[in-house]
Formats: sequence, C-alpha cells, structure tokens
Amino acid sequence: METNTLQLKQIAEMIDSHQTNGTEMDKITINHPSLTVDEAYEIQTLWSDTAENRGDHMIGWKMGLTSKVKQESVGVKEPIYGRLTQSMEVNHPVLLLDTLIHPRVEPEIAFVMNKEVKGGNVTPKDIWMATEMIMPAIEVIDSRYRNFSFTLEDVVADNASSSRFFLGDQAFSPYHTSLSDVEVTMSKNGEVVQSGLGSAVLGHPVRSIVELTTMINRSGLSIQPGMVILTGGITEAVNVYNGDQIDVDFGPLGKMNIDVR
Ligand code: 0L1
Ligand code: MG
Repeated sequence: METNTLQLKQIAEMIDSHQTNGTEMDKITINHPSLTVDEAYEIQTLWSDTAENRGDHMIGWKMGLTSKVKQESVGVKEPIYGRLTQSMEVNHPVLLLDTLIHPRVEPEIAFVMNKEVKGGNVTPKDIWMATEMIMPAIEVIDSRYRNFSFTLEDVVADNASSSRFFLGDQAFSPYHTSLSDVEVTMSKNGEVVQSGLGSAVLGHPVRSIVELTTMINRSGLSIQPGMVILTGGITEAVNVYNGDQIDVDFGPLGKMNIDVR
C-alpha cells in the first residue's frame, strides 16, 4: 500500500527529531514495508524543508554508497545522495559526540561549485567547467538506525546517514592533481586503519557528481553555485569514540586531523 504525503511528512519529522537529539530509532520499513526508494527521497525532501524552516539552510549534497564494497554491504548497484546543511559543517578540528549515536568517519574529496549544474546528460567536462575548487574532507556518518542496520529505503529516508563534515583548510585547483590517483591513509590514535585511492569513488570522484546531477535531475533539482559536494568515501568508514585522534593523509592534497570528544 502506498504511503500518503501526510505519513511521509510525519516520518520526516520523526527522523528529524532523532537526528537533532542523537537518538536511535527503528527502521522505517518495519512499519512501512512497502516504502519505495522514491518515497524515501520524498521523505528526505520533506526533512530538508523542516530543516530550512528552522534556519538550517541547505549548502550542498553528498553522495553515498559510491564504492563497490559499500554497495554490496547494502545489496544495491547504485549510489545514493543526501543533503548537507549549515549545521553539519564543523569549522574547528574537534568532533563532539554529545548529539551523535555511533559515528564513523571517512575521508572524501569535496568539490565546491561556481555555476549551476543541471540535466540528465552532463559529462565530466561540464562538471569541471563548473568547479571552483576541490578540498580534502572528512565526513562523519551516523545512521539513526539501531546497529547501523538498514535497507536502501531506510538509509535514503535518513538523509544517507549524513551527520557532520569537515573541510580541509587548503583548497586546490581542480587541475592540481589526478583525483583518481590520490592515495589516502587514515590513522586512528597513531595506527593506520584504512587506506585507499580516489578511484574507489565510482572510478573517479568527478563521476560521482555526474551521477548526482543525473539522479537529482529526475526530481527536477540541480546543483547550485557555491554548493559543496562530498563525493563519497575513499576508504571504509571507521568507528570513533571519545578520546580518539584521527589523522588523514591525502598525499598531494595535504593532511587533516580531528580530535573526538
Ligand atoms: O557516505 C556514505 O557512503 C554513507 C551512505 C549510507 C550508508 C552508511 O551509512 O554506511
Ligand atoms: Mg560519505
């Protein structure tokens, strides 16, 4: 049975309250087993209206499930997208755990756009023409579902597990380096825990933005100038706990570190 608009809005508000308070919830699909992916994206849109109404403006997009390993773990063949809002961006290198549930961190490449990108047939060239700069980034994902366990519909409704993100201090020209060849190493408390190449992100991070543009175009949406795009995890995400220190070496794109408290 189809879930009606009022129900979708109620679900969006319920998810919003779990995101804001940092509390776990049951999977949406337990009570709504026939929820479709399109309805889940509709919940995400309604959630975004709720955030906007309290002044938490949308500043970008994120792509998730961009690596084969992650897609296999959820049993899908397509990436997903989520929305980034002002309150998710952390401007000092400290991750506070007080309103988080079971956060995980992953290194990503962020693009910052300077033109609108729109349509169902964009190419990497269109993306480069609209890119102001690229930046190293660390995304914090924090599924609101118990044990980080969900179906595709659940995770889309929960804004692709979006929680916080950090951008590096140094921005780079999009032509500075080949992003598919960037080698990234993530250490936790001084020990290397993950490493990977930019090519883990759909072959090349620019492909992630091509895919994002195509996916949001189906809902009549586009990437706006000034928006930040997190292109997807270069390595597996790592659990973090109070007292942890995370250091990420992005090779030619410099280093980032965060303290977890
Ligand atoms: O950013 C991501 O790739 C996460 C997407 C959602 C799946 C997860 O929470 O692991
Ligand atoms: Mg991510």
